Amino acid sequence: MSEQVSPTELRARFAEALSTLYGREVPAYTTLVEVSQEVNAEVLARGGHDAERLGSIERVTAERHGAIRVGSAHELAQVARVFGACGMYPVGFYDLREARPAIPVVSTAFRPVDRAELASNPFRVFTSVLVVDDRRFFDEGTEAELREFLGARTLFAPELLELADRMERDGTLTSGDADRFLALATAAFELSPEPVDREWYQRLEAISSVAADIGGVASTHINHLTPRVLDIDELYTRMQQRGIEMIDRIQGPPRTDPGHPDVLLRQTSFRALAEPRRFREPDGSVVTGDLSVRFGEVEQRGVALTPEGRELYDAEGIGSLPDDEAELDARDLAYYVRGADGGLTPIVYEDFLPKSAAGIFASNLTGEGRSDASRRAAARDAAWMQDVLGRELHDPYALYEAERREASR
Ligand code: OOG
Ligand code: NI
Repeated sequence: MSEQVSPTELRARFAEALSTLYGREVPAYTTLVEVSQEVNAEVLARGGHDAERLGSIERVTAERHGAIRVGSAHELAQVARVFGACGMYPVGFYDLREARPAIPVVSTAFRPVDRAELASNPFRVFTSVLVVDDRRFFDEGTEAELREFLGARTLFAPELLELADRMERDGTLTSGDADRFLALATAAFELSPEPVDREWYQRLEAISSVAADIGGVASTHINHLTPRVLDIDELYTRMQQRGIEMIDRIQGPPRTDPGHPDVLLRQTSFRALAEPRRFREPDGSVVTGDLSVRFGEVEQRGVALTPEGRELYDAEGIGSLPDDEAELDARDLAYYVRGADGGLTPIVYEDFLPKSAAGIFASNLTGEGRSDASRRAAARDAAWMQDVLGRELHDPYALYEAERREASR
C-alpha cells in the first residue's frame, strides 16, 4: 500500500510550498521571515517557558497567514473546497466596504478550528471576494463587464478540485495524489505571466486598486504571506535598520508593558514593491511594465477577547481593559483556561480585526479610488457567505467558547 497523507500534513506542506513560492517572488519576504525567527529566538531565550504561553515555538515558527482575493461567489466556493482539503474552514465575516477608504470586498478567513489542529499547523488565509453589484463602486456597465471577464477565467483546474473533494470525502490522499494537489494548488496562487489588459486594468484601478488586482487580471495570486513574531516592536525596528521601509504604524492595540497580557492581534507591513508585469496595450502590442500590489506583513498574537471584552476594546481602547490576567478572566473579558493548579493559560486569538485589515488594505492602495455613497449598496452578510460556501461559516466566539468549555472540564 502506498503512503497516505492526512489533511493536517497537507496543510503544513501547502503552507511551506507557498512560503517557498512567495520567497522566490518577493525576496523581502525572506528577510522578514529571517528577522522574525531571530526575534523569536531572543524572546524565547529571554522569557523561557512564558514566551510559549501563546503557542509553542514550533507552532509560531511555522505559523503563516496568507491573503487572497477572488472575483465571484463561484470562485469563493471553489477556494473553500481547496482549503477544506487542508482542514481549513471558513471562520468569521468581514465587510471591508465599511472601511475608510472603502474596499469593494467582503471576506472570511479559512483556518483550522480545533486546538490540536491549530497546534499542529495554524495556517490561515484571509480571503476576500469582490462585490461586483455594489453600485457605490460599479455602474451597471462595469458590473456586466466584470461578470463577463470573471466568468471566462478558470482559477482552479478541475483536477485540483477533484483531488480536494476526494480528500474531504475520504480524509486521506495517497502520497502521489497529495503531491499533485500541492503542485496544482501552489501554481494556482503564483503570479501569472499572462499579459494584463492595460486599458481594462486602469479603468478598474480608477475605482479601486483592489478591484483591479482582482478583476483586471486573468488569475489570482497570494497578496501577502505573513509570519508571526513574538515582539513586533523589536521586529519593526530591525526591519527599518535593514533598510526596509515599513508603514508608519503598527495596527491594532498598542504595545503592552512587560508583564501585561498581549491581546488580540498587532500587525504591520511594508509597502508593495513594484513587480515587473506584462501588459497588452490598446494597439495589441505587449510591453513590460510594473505593478505594486503585493507586500510584506508581520503579526503578533495575544489572548482572544470575549464579546464583552471586545466591545470595551472597540469602544474605549486598550486602556479600558484591566492589565491583569486574573481580572480579565474573572470579569469574563478574555478567554483563559484554568489549570488544575489554578494557573491561567490564554486562548490565543486566531482571527483578524476588521479595522486593521482595512489598514493593511489601505497601505497597499495606489490611490483613493472612487465611490459614490449615495448609490445602492449590495446586500452581503454572513448568511450570504455561508450560502455561497455551501458549508458552515463558523462564528469565532462560538469556537473560543467551546474551547474554553472543553478544556476546563
Ligand atoms: C487582505 C488584508 C487583510 C490582514 O492581515 O488583516 C489582512 C488583503 O490585502 O487582501 O490580510
Ligand atoms: Ni494579512
